[in-house]
Amino acid sequence: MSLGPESLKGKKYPAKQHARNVYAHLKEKNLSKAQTSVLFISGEDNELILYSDQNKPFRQNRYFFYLSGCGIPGSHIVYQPQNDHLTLYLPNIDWEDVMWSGLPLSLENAKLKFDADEIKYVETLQADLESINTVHLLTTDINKSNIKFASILKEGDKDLFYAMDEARLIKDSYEIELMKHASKISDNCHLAVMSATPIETNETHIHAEFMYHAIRQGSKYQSYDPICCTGPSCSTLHYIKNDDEITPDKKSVLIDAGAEWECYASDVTRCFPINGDWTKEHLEIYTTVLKMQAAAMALIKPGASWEHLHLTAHKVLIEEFQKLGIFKSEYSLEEIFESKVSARFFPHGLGHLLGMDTHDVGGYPNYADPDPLLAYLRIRRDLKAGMVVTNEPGCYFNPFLLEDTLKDPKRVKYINKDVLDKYWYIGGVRIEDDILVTETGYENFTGITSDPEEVSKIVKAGFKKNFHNIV
Ligand SMILES: [Mn+2]
Repeated sequence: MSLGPESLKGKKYPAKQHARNVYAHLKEKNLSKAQTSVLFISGEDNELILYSDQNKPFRQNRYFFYLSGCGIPGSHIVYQPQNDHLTLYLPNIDWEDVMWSGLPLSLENAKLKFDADEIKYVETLQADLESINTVHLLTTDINKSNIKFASILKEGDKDLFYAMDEARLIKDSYEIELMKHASKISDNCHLAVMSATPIETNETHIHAEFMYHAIRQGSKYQSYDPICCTGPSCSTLHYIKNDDEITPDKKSVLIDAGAEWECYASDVTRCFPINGDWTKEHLEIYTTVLKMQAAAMALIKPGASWEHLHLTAHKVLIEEFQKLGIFKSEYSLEEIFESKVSARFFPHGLGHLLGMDTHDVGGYPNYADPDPLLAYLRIRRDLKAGMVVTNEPGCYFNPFLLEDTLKDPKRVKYINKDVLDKYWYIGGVRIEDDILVTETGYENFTGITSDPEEVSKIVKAGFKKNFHNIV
């Protein structure tokens, strides 16, 4: 039985429509260029590790995949908008390699699988490209796979990237099904991790548990390196060392991991107490982050400003910190907000676009923004229906990050240091769900619970159940 989503059985990845969408954006951006352009993208090819006969891990080029739906190394795609013709070029059959790798997909079977008008072998590509009568043969980049056509290609065209990114920004129903499937796999993996704490005596075990369940469900590649941390390490945003012992003094677990399905990502973070019992401080911070997420979630709809959502989450953090006594209540929320002191407790953005890339294209972040509240915000535009975003507020107690704040009289005056000292051991909390913006609001793809009581129950139920049955 194939492991893919039932809803897509017998359907093709809509590459042709994607090519048309890209062209529509190119026309809107630069009509004269669009009218005289043909699009050409090379996929990734297998590459050997230096001084070895083993391949580097293969990751398909996302722009190529968007126009082809093809994961075969060494392929190319050409779209001629003037006659709406999409041609996929597959690598020539290397008969020497068939002994090792088996026969590749035949052109006939490729025709059944891929949404292209024509499927050919690469052997005709050079002649075909030379015969195309066009002013611009636009491509993303000239690389090892297409260097021999360099004289006729125009690489790095800004309008082409704009058109591709705007097209990729809005997900169609086929892409949404792929992403829902990736999310479903991640739900099962996160549940398995939460359910397996008795065997998790090292962060590596958390990583292994997630990967085992992902691969078992057919997701051989993760959207990104899983982040599996415990205790104070939960304050390192992209912690991928995942090899510390889980000693009894560590109370908190944070796992940020997402399975990939057919080049489409999921990106989910869950936190839980290692033995199922929340400590007072851990639960307080967890509840704070949950409230930040809920406040932002309620605002998700077309036209909403992502910056507004992000800053709303900051205000919730400040309000909750005042209730907990971490921030002094003698100051107004507005004053603390304006001081930007919350930026070192919630240093990253509320979330990012999600698609084929984990941090997907089209968000136009401004990492040079002098405002510390906005510098790491990866979406600097209003929401549109069809975007998929992550809603992932966090709250961290990182000595390195807070060092300058604690030495700065202008900001430290808002902080009760004695109260703050009670929270360092948690490291941090992040809660992350994958959200489709719909015409009327949003749909949450992420199904694994984030309710603290339910999480506690799952962890406590632990290994008594046969967790292999859940996938
Ligand atoms: Mn994320």
